[in-house]
Amino acid sequence: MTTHEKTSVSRRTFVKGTALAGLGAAAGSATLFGCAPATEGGADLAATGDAPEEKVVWGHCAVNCECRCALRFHVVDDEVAWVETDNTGDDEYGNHQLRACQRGRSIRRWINHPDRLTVPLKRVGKRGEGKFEEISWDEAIDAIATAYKKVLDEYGPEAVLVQYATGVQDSNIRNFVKRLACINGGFLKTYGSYSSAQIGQALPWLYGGREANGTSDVANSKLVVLFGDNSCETKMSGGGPTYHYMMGLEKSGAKVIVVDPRYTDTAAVHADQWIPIRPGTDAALVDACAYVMITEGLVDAEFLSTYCVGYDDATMPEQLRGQGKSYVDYITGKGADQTPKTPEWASAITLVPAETIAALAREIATTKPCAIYQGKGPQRRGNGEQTARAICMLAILTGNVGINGGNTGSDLDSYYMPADYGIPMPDNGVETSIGVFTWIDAVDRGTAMTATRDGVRGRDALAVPVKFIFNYGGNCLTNQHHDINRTHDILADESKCEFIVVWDTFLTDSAKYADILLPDLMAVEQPNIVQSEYAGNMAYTIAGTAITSPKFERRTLYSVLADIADKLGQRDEFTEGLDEMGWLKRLYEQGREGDPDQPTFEAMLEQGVYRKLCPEGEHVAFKDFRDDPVANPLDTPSGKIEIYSAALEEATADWELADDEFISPLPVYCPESEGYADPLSEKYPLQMTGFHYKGRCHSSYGNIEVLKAANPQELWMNPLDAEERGLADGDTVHVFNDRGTVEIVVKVTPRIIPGTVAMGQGAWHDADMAGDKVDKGACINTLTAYKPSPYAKANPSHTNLVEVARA
Ligand SMILES: Nc1nc2c(c(=O)[nH]1)N[C@H]1C(S)=C(S)[C@@H](COP(=O)(O)OP(=O)(O)OC[C@H]3O[C@@H](n4cnc5c(=O)[nH]c(N)nc54)[C@H](O)[C@@H]3O)O[C@H]1N2
Ligand SMILES: Nc1nc2c(c(=O)[nH]1)N[C@H]1C(S)=C(S)[C@@H](COP(=O)(O)OP(=O)(O)OC[C@H]3O[C@@H](n4cnc5c(=O)[nH]c(N)nc54)[C@H](O)[C@@H]3O)O[C@H]1N2
Ligand code: SF4
Ligand SMILES: [Mo]
Repeated sequence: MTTHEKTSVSRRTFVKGTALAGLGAAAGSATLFGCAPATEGGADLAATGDAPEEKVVWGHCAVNCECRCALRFHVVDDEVAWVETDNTGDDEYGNHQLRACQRGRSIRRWINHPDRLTVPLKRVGKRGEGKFEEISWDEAIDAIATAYKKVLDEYGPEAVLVQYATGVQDSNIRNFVKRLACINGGFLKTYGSYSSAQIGQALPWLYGGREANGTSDVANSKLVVLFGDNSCETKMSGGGPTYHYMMGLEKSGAKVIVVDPRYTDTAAVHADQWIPIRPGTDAALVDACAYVMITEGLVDAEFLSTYCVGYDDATMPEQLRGQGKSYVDYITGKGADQTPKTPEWASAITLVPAETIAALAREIATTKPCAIYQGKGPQRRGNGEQTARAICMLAILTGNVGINGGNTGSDLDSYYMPADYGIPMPDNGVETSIGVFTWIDAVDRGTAMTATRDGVRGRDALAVPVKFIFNYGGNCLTNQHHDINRTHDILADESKCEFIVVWDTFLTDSAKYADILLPDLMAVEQPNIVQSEYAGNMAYTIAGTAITSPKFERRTLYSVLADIADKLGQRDEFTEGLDEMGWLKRLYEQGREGDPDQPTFEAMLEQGVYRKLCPEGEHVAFKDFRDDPVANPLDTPSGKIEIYSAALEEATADWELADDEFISPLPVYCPESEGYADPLSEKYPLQMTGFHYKGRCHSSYGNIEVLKAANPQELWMNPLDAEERGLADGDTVHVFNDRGTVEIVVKVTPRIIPGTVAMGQGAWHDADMAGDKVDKGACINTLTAYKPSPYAKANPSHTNLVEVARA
């Protein structure tokens, strides 16, 4: 049998659920996402005076879009009848509603989806084949506990991976996996993330940390420059950056410039000017802006001499002076390469006209305060560490760091709740850590992974390969990881990783690699709590309870882990005698200790949402340092902004890098492996970037038909590139390189720079892995490389070379 079609459970609840979904699908476009009650039967029943009792239960959309939205579930007869979003607060800034986007408003279609997993499954085919048979919970728990114990006994906890997974984001639910692992000695640590590893690892060398002004602070800016920040598509919540940018810009009237290879939704909504740029070359643009500012005397000299190290020879660390190694030396051509980084030099690399570069430099230098922000796109690349630091130079050269209306040049930030709802975590006994993206190497090459080549930390080399994987609420085994065809071969080899357990709500591509696949209850189907992210100066908490009783054989992660702990003789240690609600209450009360303004637990469940304004007004990054750099030094070796990082140079001096991998002590342009000038571009002449798409959150919501219909998966291509290939808008094409082929419809549009194509990441991989492997779902990771970036050892997701031809 394939998947979970056969089930012994009563179909009653299932039929009821799909009937409701069907009604919703038939609704007109005005209510396509909203699922208003009149389209669902609720209002009609009310009119007859025979309405069953309706209760409203709070919950939240738990996916990782870097926002959090409140949802109100209208429940009738233990079924979700319809869903609305936050109705508390008002339109007043600072008390505004946490309104959900099209995805969150579609959540009922996920909850009631006919493909949703209903019973525990055991793999019967090969890994990746997707063949499973139903088993009982007892059998499933026994199989997991036995395999886990075997790996712990044979290899120790370093062989256990708790896979990166963000499907149930920022709620404490998922951390119970780590709690169980820590009780059992720990698990292989990871550093970085798939989101922001390059910027997160690079900025501490510059600033001692990674911080940005809260987005709502653009209310104080005169100019806002966004490098690959597409918040209008990627942070759509009414509580998040889309709203804050909108409100702040309305107040300040600041001019907005967007630098992106694509004319994004953010450019369409906010920008006065779009600067299309060749991907991976922002640092060259910045170098040339610096050239203009330096040679025209436009830099903030006082800021640079007071707050920075390595700007010019006078501010270089003493032992490095007089060697032509400073930033100014490099930019003006007095450094080792003797090349002035003029706008003409940068134009050839970036494809941005030299006049545009010079004008941008002058505008940024003369319009204060200016907020420079980057999204995570420019850093999620082969040279992302260099790009991320370079973009910050525009803020540093112009003294815009640490002031209202300015920014550090980093990505978004905000005020966060002072309350800590974290679950108590026993110590992780494993010291070894790897870059989160390199987990597949830990499966494949294991002990051949080293510190100097592969970024292993805490040991010279990995002691044991990864043999056991817990994957809760994530699709990063394949769909969201890179080079799916290669990953398939590694995971399919059962002599490598011995056991994989997956919890999900669907048979996703990653789930096909599970040895045991478990049907989870969603966050809204159990007690839940979550805090805001990137919420400007208004942080908030959302709490809720189970919207309905559990359907079919679905169970909470917590109860399953408690049973596994029981098999290992650790139930009491794991649960401390608490059930899910008991934990929620305990963690909430723990949070209240940090924030006495919080309502009582009972009041919170009733009101759903709790807001808190930043007491200091706007969050301004490194404000203390700006106000008094001696009393409040940065967390860098010198306590200052390290434009030249001798510490980074020293830390990586013995690293083994390939000829096309660069780590520079200066925050300047370095070409990327598989970038536009790579020799491979002769065979595959198009650069291909990904982007996070509004139709999905990664792969989550990717199978909801109404969302797919409204947001088709398509390949953006400039008319010049289409003409060269004889392609027209709407044609079905193959996008391919040596790693694989995807089939997709082409969208011919001037909204993308020539020479570059782009597709939304997160589409569901759909290929015959025993046959031609052509991916008809058009998952970008069929084409991406497994090539960790030079310093952070992270995913270069947007750096790819491809060719496109009619299918
Ligand atoms: N709807 C939706 N929202 C999401 C997500 C989602 O999947 N869907 N995912 C969430 C998560 S976990 C994350 S990490 C964030 C990511 O959010 P973003 O940081 O916005 O990430 P991306 O969409 O990858 O990249 C942003 C932009 O960078 C551009 N870009 C790519 N390469 C370059 C370059 O070299 N230079 C410049 N200047 N621009 C470049 C892309 O065209 C894109 O428009 O979004 C979050 N929000
Ligand atoms: N090429 C390329 N790859 C990328 C990116 C890119 O830009 N380009 N972006 C990367 C980034 S920034 C990130 S953060 C990652 C994200 O990658 P993932 O963390 O894998 O995110 P999702 O694809 O949303 O997968 C979440 C999974 O959780 C499941 N899920 C949702 N709710 C529940 C629940 O209640 N219970 C359980 N058990 N499961 C649930 C969903 O069905 C889905 O399978 O992807 C990365 N991959
Ligand atoms: S996907 Fe993000 S913005 Fe949309 S409802 Fe969910 S949390 Fe809110
Ligand atoms: Mo992410």
